[in-house]
Amino acid sequence: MNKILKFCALTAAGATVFCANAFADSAIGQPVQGQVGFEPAVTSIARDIHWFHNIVLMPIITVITLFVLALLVYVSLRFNEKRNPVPSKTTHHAGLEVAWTIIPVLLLVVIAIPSFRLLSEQVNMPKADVTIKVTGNQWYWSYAYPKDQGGFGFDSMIIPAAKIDASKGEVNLLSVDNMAEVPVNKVVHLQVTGADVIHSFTVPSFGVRMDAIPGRLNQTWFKAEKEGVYFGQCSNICGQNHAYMPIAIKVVSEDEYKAWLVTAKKQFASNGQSPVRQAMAELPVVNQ
Ligand SMILES: [Cu+2]
Repeated sequence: MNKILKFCALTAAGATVFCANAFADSAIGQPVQGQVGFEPAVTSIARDIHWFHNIVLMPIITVITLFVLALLVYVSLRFNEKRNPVPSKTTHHAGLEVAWTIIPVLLLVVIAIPSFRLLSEQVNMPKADVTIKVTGNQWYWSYAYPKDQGGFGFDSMIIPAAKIDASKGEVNLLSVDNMAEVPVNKVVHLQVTGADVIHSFTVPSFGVRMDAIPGRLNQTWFKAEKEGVYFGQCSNICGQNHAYMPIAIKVVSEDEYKAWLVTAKKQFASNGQSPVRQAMAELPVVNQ
């Protein structure tokens, strides 16, 4: 009895910690220790992805798994050699075969409808307020803002572990030296490409993931509804420092964004070209 009580207490404590972690406001836009599930959604697409996963896929997967488990348990108990010494010679059952073909087809249709709706939301982009070009490089990201936003570009590199300053909100393995900034509640189009190999631009809270392929310009979009810093990572294994090319996007108010454009234009001015300021030797080593 004591053991059961202890187990219940531990489970309750675990659940409390989990909930506190999952809903801690300071953790928006980044993963937290012990987290299960997604980072909080701040775009309509991310919310729909979460709905699709939590309400459609998870229940279906759970029911199928429990059903198959129950069948296996039943078969091994009911039809083992002891209880069923003379097995039936039945090899076909028309009704059963029709059922195990039709039911999965219906399940796939149920999954396909919200899946295609989600896909069309991602592909049919609303009119852009801001367009940014994002280029994946081994192993950092470059951002270019077009002329109507000031016409400048910059590289965004990981801050090495030794230089992380937690008091400034910097997060080891996720923070970068130059964050891209975007205005809140505005449609941001991203044009994504790769300079060398295939990378993938992914920000979980935005529900954004787009492959960055050399020689090809992919497009995606998001409209962040809450100010804050949102982290992501390259999600396509792209070489030795794949794990060390994080993404950090700062969502700010319209006024802050305009002010940032002015300072960023000065800071990153270099004849419209993205400044080459980092030598390969400065990249963090893999085993930090
Ligand atoms: Cu990469």
